[in-house]
Amino acid sequence: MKTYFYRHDLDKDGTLTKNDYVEFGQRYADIRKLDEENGNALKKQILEVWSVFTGGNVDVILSEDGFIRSLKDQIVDPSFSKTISEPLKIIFKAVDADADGSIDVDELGLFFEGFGLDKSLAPVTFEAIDSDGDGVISLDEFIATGLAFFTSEDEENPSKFFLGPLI
Ligand SMILES: [Ca+2]
Ligand SMILES: [Ca+2]
Repeated sequence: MKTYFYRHDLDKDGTLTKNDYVEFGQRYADIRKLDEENGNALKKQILEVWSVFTGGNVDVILSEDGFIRSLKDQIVDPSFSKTISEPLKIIFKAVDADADGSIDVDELGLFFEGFGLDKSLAPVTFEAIDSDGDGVISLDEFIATGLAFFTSEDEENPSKFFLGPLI
């Protein structure tokens, strides 16, 4: 969860706000070299993740403690798998740059670059998510690994690499 917070606090001011998602969307659109129309569509998708995650309360400012507390509360809720699969679905669509319904290692690499990570880190995460080893990440694999990332207590679970190396 620390990793999640740190990765998403793009402007590194120690809080998670809408601005982090605005900045990420901008950076990610630039890296993808999207034209204005597609770039705006992508930025909208990224902001949608924040909106869903905050339950529409987009102007909330989350400290690391507050973020972890609220996430922990959500995780014990029986409907968490449903709650988290919504933003994961949106992210999947955003990362699937060629919209062929699956994520390949290059698409994941671009997403990593959006977070300011080197794309050479992507293959480890890719293999962790591609659980059937067919060389592409399906939506089901993405959601299953994302869910396990938040909920698994197993230190050896490959899902720990969901957002790249742990911090
Ligand atoms: Ca794809
Ligand atoms: Ca696969």
